[in-house]
Amino acid sequence: MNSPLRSVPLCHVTISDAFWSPRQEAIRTVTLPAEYRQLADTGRLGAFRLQWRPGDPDPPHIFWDSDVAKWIEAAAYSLATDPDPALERQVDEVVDLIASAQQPDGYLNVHFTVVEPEKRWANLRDWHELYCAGHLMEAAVAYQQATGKGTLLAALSRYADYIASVFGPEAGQKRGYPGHEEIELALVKLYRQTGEERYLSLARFFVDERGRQPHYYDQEAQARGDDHGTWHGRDYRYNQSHLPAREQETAEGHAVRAMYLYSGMADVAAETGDESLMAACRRLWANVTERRMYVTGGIGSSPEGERFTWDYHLPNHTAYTETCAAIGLVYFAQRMLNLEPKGEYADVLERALYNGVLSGISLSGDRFFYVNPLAVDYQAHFHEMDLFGRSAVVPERREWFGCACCPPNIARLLSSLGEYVYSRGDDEIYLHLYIDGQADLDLYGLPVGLVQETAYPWEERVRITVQPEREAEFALALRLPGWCRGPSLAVNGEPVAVGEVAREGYAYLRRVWRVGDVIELDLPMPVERVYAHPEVRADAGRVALRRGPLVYCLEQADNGPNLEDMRLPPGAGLRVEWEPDRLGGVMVIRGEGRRRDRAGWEGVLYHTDGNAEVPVPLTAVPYYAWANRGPGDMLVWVRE
Ligand code: FUB
Ligand code: ZN
Repeated sequence: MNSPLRSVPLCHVTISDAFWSPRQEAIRTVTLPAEYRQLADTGRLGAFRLQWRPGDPDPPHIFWDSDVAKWIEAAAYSLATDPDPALERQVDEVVDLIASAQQPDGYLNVHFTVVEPEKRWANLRDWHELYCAGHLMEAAVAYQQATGKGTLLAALSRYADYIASVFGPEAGQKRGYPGHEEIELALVKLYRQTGEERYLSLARFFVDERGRQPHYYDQEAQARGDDHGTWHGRDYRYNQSHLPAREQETAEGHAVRAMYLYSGMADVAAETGDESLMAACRRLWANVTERRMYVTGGIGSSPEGERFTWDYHLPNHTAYTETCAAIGLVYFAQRMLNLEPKGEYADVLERALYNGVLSGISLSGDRFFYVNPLAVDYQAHFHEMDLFGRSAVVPERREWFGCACCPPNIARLLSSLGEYVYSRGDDEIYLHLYIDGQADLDLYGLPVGLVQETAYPWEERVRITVQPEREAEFALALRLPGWCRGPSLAVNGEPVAVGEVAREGYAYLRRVWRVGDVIELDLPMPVERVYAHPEVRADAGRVALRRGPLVYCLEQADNGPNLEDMRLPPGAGLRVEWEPDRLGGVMVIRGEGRRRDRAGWEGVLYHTDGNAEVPVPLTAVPYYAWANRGPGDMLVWVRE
């Protein structure tokens, strides 16, 4: 395995992009304050005072800690790029509150300190202590990097040391591992931040122990006097412990857990050079992205267990596709990309980011989706509510959720977007995402500035100005998006034959770079019709529209209700129009669709001559922007 690439730290990347900057601004000015209020109002923050007593209402939930941790992490990323003394003071206070909840032995978890202290570490399968610890570790690293303040890092290092004393291969230690993965990748971050090898060893231990026989969760269940009952059909695929990590072939179980595990595996592989772990990551990657991923980059087809199901099972109306799962796929993709720079990883990263992740937050920044379906029959949801009182998966954005994992997760991803744009190798710089802004990199001691000017994802052109401190030879590797059929390139006005410099989805421009050299990359973005694999039953006879990285959908607001009745005939012309006042400014796709003629249907339910159609205008908008104009029907896969 070649030495892995490194992402460029957030503080070296400036984003000044017409598409992303308003979204990051909304995270800073709307999302973070709104989430803070929710954390305060729901008791999540106050819980760290440890004042809850038996008999009090609203016992702190087993993973409330993680919601607060993710908010700190998001706020820290925001502070790293946009200093804000008031926000920093607020974060400092939360950090002090968390640190004050740490127990003398280093333990740090609200629920198992005040609600069920006798149950500490008694049910790793379900109870999320290691998951919460992982999120707190990620927050601690981000806070230290953004502010230089070490309070939380010191607390979490002490907690990690305590965890390392409880778990491990030695006599008297528990050979357990988390039911909800997360701590693995967090320990690698802690290791990278502190240089302490023992955190990497613990991450590796958790990866290695998973799924071994005798099964730890059987043993701990027996110790609790619990025979698993009907827990997920006693199915260890749910938490990816059905097999040792290196033997897993397919992506199973709870999708967020799976993504966090695979990310942690990739991190451990990156640090240890473990080829067998890397091979497992490649296999799992292939299974997810070739058979179990929606066109939006959403993953996890089933609400039952929030999980993966089987190959090509990608139903649209009932798609679960949790926002956190798409975010997890971005994490996994970024790690794979740094392990082996291949365009396929960046393509999936971009697909998820611009579609299945971004759909999880409203344009205003204060409403969220937990579930991101690809088709909505709003009338059915409305009637189900009325008749059956079902309210679990109503396709409307919410300010918050009882299980609030998604809102702070999307905040931390979008506020750290700068980390996904570039990577640095020994003497190459990779450009993975095209986002207007600037980067200041350090290439084996050589400061190199890069300025990206682009109106991506709406416009096709990217202009990159190279500013090495002095002229020097190195390679710039520019991603050639998999969705783009005919990219073209020029350096200082001289065309470059893309075929001659392209390798695995990147164009490698190796030369002596001088200050002010300019690269122009053109990425033609015609509207394209996309078809799903024939085994995807839900999409048979249907087409999705894509332009550049964006997947489109039809919405009731533009096309009226009952979109299943709409058809986009093969060959129907499609054009794009920039609409600055629609949905914050979007390129819409317009064309002529067909609907069945309503004439002759009065008083008739079935008709032998019922197929007559009439032309109707069809308008598609980017999927990420749906459900910002009130409730209604939505459809990605349109009958062709
Ligand atoms: O269990 C913690 C988080 O809550 C998971 O990651 C989400 O899927 C939700 O179940
Ligand atoms: Zn979530």
